[in-house]
Amino acid sequence: MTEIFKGIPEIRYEGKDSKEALAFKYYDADRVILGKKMSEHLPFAMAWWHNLCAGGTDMFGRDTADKSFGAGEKGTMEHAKAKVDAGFEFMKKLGIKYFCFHDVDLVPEADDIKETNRRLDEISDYILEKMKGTDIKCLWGTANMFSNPRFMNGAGSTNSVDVYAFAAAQIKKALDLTVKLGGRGYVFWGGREGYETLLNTDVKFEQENIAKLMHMAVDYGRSIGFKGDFYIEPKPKEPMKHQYDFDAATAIGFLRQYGLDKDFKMNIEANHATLAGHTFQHDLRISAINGMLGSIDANQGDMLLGWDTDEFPFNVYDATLCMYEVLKNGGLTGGFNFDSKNRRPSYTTEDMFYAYILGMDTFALGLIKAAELIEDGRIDDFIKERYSSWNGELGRKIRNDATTLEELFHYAEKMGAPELPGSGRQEYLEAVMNSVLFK
Ligand code: XUL
Ligand code: CO
Repeated sequence: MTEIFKGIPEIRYEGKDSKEALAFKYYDADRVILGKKMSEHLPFAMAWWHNLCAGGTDMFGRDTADKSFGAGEKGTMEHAKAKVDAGFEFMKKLGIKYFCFHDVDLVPEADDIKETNRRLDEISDYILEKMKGTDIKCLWGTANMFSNPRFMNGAGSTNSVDVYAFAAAQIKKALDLTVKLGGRGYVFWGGREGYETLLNTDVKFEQENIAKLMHMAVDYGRSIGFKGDFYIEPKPKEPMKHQYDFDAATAIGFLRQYGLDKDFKMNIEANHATLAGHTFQHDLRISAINGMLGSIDANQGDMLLGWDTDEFPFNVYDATLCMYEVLKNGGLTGGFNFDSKNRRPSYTTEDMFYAYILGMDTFALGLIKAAELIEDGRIDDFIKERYSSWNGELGRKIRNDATTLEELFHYAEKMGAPELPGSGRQEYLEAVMNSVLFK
């Protein structure tokens, strides 16, 4: 096999004082943090679409990066195989153990679904061959039900029953592929499941149909031995004006309403949470307290831009707060998929590696610092103390559903005005965080 990323060595851990660009400063796979290896805390995944397919095309200009990987013409099976070769060399050089894919990331879509599926069979055989002798596996698979014009009005939420059936066929095949490649999860990102205007939309009908499609996916997945989690990846908007999986709270409510909550969890993407007007930490926490924090799409947005910029994460505060939530959750059933892309002017192959080194180091540092925050104990102690008024008899009665509104009424009458609740101490806690981050 000829080397594709010539001149790029295997990326090793050199420590924070290293000035070597092609080395990890914080990600030390075997270092043990809170009883587990970093590599187990951080099952990183490569996103097939950004890393192997996207060349930087935007609304105003064509590709800047050449992602042909030596395969002459793009959009051929030869190119599809070159992407597999490139992807495996890339993952091996970085020590990444997982990848995530959409069906049409793997092969060019044909006009006839039978031909597309034949290509998918061929490429998945090729990927399986590549996987042999490595410990690289699929983290999750999904079907792209948003790029092709047929999905302009959605897939599960479409007004066309034929498009709905086509979406179902794509999901079936993507589930087959996910199982074939040993995937841990299967994602629904409802990019076009939403609306542009309510003037033409039957929201109830559309949501019911999405739920029916998900139920069919669960039934089929379980029938072919898929034991992993299904995920909803919430996003509030873009491409649609409004997307039904607006944020974690909305998606969890939907899953409960339609009886899908036993099979589904959340795949939380940082930049989607911020588009919904939340912090990344918020959507992680909401998922976690509902027992549904499954997987993460690791990236970051730009405070000044109102769309999904999918930048490689370098914000250590956010990564620390993310890892704080993940540690408190006891880890993930999924992993950390870099749904992130290089900036358009970072178009060289070295840049692909610099980007992953940055992302992996940012999360490694976040993990180290989150563990230190937990070991430091000041935040946990403060929260415990903050709710301590609930430890008495009254609090216990309320928590155990052993009181009534009348009883609280009499209690309040006897008490008179309550004292002010204890200070929230936000500034103190933020200073604690800085003291741990920069010690
Ligand atoms: C789009 C997005 C998708 C999903 C998979 O914003 O995040 O790439 O992760 O369809
Ligand atoms: Co994503």
